[in-house]
Amino acid sequence: MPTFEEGAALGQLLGELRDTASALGGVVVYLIDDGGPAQVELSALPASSADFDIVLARHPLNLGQGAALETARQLALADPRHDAFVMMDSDLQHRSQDLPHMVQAIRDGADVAFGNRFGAASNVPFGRRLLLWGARIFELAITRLWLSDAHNGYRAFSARALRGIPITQDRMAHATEIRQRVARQRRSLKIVEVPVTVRYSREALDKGQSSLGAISILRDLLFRFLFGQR
Ligand SMILES: Nc1nc2c(ncn2[C@@H]2O[C@H](COP(=O)(O)OP(=O)(O)O)[C@@H](O)[C@H]2O)c(=O)[nH]1
Ligand SMILES: [Mg+2]
Repeated sequence: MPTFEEGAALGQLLGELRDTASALGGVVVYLIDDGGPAQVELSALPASSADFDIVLARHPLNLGQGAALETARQLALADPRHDAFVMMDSDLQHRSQDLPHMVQAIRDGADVAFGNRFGAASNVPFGRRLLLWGARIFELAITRLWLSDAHNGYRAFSARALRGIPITQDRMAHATEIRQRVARQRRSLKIVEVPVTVRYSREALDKGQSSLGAISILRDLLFRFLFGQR
């Protein structure tokens, strides 16, 4: 779980995850705080219990959401107890109530489960809906993988799948990179979509990415296409 200056939303979400943990057979949250001025303090987070733990890691500088997910990926894969790995946002846009469905998809045999905000009652604003539709077509063109939702940060993986998906796009282009890597391995991975409700509150829209962020994503993808290793 990447986090950057989330404050009360983060505390609420972690409390909800602690309440869900025993039904899931145990949860470890790998929380990656990313060089924001207001650091997350471990003492302010919900306490550990027999089936709930938080591992807090800090990047000394702001490296971006993709870099935070890569740190979490490496930390989580080092623990052999885990059978399902979930990426989710820490600003309450993703709901803890959807977590059991994401985990169950993996326990039922999927290798990769992509959240689909259009399969449930998400209040996606019109402009964002339009942008996501464009992103969906763009991503179909470059990955040949048709999904209902582009750039949904709620995703789950089996250990086998996650090992084969290193994240090298540090900022927001990681969402496309993950899809590209999954698409390249589609013959050996079982891929499903899971309906999730994404909440658009005033705060989440004000603090979250603007639509202009799409330009930075395209720039990072183009740069990688022209100069990077694939
Ligand atoms: N670690 C880290 N997390 C970030 C960064 N930027 C955003 N996040 C987190 O990633 C999640 C999604 O970011 P957000 O800006 O809300 O994106 P949006 O929901 O697509 O508008 C939230 O939980 C943020 O706290 C960052 O630079 N580093
Ligand atoms: Mg957000």
